[in-house]
Amino acid sequence: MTTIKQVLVPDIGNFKDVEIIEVMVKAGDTVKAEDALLTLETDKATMDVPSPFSGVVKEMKVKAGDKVSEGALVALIEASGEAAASAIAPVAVTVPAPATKTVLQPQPSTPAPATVPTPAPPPRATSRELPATSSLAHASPSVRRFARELGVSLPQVRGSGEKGRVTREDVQNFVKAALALPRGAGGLQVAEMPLVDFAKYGAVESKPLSRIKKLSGAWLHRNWVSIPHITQHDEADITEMEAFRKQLGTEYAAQGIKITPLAFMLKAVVEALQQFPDFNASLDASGENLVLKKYFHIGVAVDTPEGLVVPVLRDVNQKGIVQLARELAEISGRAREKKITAAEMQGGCLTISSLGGIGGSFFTPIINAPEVAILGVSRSSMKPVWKDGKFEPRLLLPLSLSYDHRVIDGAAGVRFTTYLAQVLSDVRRLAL
Ligand code: CAO
Repeated sequence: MTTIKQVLVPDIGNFKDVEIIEVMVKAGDTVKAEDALLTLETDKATMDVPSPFSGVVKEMKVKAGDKVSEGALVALIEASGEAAASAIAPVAVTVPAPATKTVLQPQPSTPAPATVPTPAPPPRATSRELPATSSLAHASPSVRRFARELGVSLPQVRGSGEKGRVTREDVQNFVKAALALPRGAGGLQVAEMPLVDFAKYGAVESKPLSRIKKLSGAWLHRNWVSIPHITQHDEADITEMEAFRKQLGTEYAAQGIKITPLAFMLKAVVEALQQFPDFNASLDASGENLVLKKYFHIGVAVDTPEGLVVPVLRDVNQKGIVQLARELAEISGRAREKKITAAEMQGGCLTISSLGGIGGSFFTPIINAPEVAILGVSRSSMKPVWKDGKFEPRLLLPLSLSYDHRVIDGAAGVRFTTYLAQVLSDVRRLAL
């Protein structure tokens, strides 16, 4: 005899009118006891409602967005096996077939099948608390379990669900994308981050990450874990360059053009790329060949209120310092006004990340793949330099070049920064 059983919302504490955020099964699906049927979310927690028994789903009585309380009918299941060990037998009651509109597959020679209202087993232990403060991945227990089974670290998965919730499909897409990465770029498995309710320790508030931060965060993370980075630090003596820059600055100030050290850096970097072509390259999809670029487009990291964006200045080799200064001001201004197009952020050969206007000395910039190197520039400062038997005050510019060690050896890395420092210390070379 088949028995159509009702699945009711089990005891979910004192919560009432709890929103269903996900329905995992539909009529016709075969479920095993303990399989998640749906996910509920309160303002404190998400919890799955598991099936109390194995069988075939005859009808789902609820949909995502509905609100339910304990005892609400959520599904009719044609039970085929034993109830789940954890089904709440004591409160399960067998009742005669109710006069509902439910089609219950009557069998002529046997008594009419009954629908048995059965509260689902207790909702699965809250996968994580959801204090208003949390910025951790937001997903139902079943999705967490699914991710765990596949070895996916949920904080890395971008949630497409409501309020950024990570869905089962997001996890699947994440795995597909990881498999599609060039050989050697994926496969990293790391332990899941500890889940901490910070509110337990004091007052906190939640601030959502901007869209740009979410996007760039995923790329930065990918690049950091998939590219073996080395960072070479060096200092360039820009005493003469600075004198020249100030002179130019005075001349062009009337035209509203501000010439910062970055315009010189752009030119100097291209000079170094021409000298060391392997830095102006990307690995191809097989990871076995270098694609050498014959053009010189340089990305510049721009700090905007929404996060970091990297517009690309084209054909820097064909432009003079004044034109570059003008373009730099124009493109960084537009970046801050969110007026940069996706196309303007593509096609870079190497990126410069200049923190010189802010401060600091050396840092470790993360390579902007598929580029193979990124130059970090910090604030110049006067330092005593030993020269011709005495100390001389010189203006030194800290350089931090991160490069992809699969492509560039340490010796080449330091040759690049040494050459770059030479060019910057004698900007007449830029005219050569
Ligand atoms: N040493 C000393 N002073 C410097 C300097 C340096 N290396 N670089 C710039 N300055 C000075 C400039 O000359 C300017 O001085 P004045 O105000 O007296 O004229 C001042 O600092 C401010 O410069 P700026 O930052 O406005 O201009 P910029 O051309 O140097 O930089 C831009 C433009 C868009 C790159 C910068 O504004 C920016 O957003 N930087 C942050 C990039 C970032 O966040 N990188 C981190 C990425 S994580 O890897």
